[in-house]
Amino acid sequence: MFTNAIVRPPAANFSEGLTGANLGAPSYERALEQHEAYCVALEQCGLTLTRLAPDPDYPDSTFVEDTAVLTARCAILTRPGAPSRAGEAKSMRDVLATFFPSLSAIQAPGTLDGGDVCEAGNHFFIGISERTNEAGARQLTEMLRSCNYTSSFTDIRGVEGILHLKSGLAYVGDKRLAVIGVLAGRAEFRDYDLIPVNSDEAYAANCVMVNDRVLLAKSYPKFERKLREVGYQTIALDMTEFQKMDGGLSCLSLRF
Ligand code: CIR
Repeated sequence: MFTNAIVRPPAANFSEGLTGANLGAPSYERALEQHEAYCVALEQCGLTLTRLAPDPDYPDSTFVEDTAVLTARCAILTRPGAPSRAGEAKSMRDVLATFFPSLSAIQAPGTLDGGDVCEAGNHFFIGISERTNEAGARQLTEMLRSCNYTSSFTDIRGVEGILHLKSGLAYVGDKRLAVIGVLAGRAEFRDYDLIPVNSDEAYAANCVMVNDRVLLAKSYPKFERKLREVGYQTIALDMTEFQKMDGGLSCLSLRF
């Protein structure tokens, strides 16, 4: 069960962040509205929110998930792979220190974005991507091993259309993974029940299980129907403005 989440609303210069999405510039007002609805949904799931102030020094800083890996047994500060985002982890350190008595940190030359780390019970899938390198992934493996978690790597370099592993993969409990078609055949997912996400709804794969509900992006009816058929309660949220900046639903919060 999660009890807490850390969130940071977008700053006014949110549209100056990194993106390769080619979906046009986001509206700041709509992004704020969508962020607020996301926060309300987390509260509906029973979480207490720590709402950080918007940080215009880092236009991508609303995507807080990339700055840390939080587990039930240990907390790890990442070292984001995009140079423009490197400073985001530093400012998260003080916030996390108020919740976690001991904090490990990924060190150079390792880089790691939280969006590449998919927790699945006692196992973690770690994406090797344009943001997360092998050194960072190996450091994380060791840190997780020391708190009795296993992990495996999934190389997503060259997989078109996804920035992070979790852009195409989500663990929804009960040994079930929501996964996009191009990743579905990977050996590391063999022992799981897969919920396939149609290619025309690929963005919806980045959903989040929060206690007894699954939060997913709005307007992906086939995927939402599949989740409901398997028995999940869902909350669909408008994510259009974050999608324009390559952001998924999971990356807007750190849950613990
Ligand atoms: C970036 O390129 O870093 C941001 N514009 C989007 C990060 C999204 N993070 C995530 O999916 N975990």
